Amino acid sequence: MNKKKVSFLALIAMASAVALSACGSNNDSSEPSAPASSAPASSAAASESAPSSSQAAPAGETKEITLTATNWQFDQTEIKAHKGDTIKLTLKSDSGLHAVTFGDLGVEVKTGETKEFTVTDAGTFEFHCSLQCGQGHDNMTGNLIVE
Ligand SMILES: [Cu+2]
Repeated sequence: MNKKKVSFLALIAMASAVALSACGSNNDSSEPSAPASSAPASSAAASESAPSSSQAAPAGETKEITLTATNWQFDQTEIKAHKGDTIKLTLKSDSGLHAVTFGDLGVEVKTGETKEFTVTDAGTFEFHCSLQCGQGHDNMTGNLIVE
């Protein structure tokens, strides 16, 4: 009788210990895993929506660029833009008389002028001086890089 009661109590103690530890381990595993599984889901959703909204944004972006020519170079030989950007380009000249043409885009800007054009295609578009300005004329080139 005594022995049975002891083993019965031991069973209860073991069962409750298992139940407690099971409950404890459930809590341990479910508490960190619940925020962990929901956090990446929400951050993934946030990072998924971020690029799509930034892809739509460049459509309205206007880049104001002042290109300054001298004999015989432009102060910028690399202009970067994103697809859909509008380039508002002003050409100044510190020496000599120059103009700049983006041949493939059909755009020419003379000294003192400002012209706006939208770049709709990605690619590298060469620009160069379009006025015969002297011996260094052929060196006056650069690239508009649209990404
Ligand atoms: Cu020139």
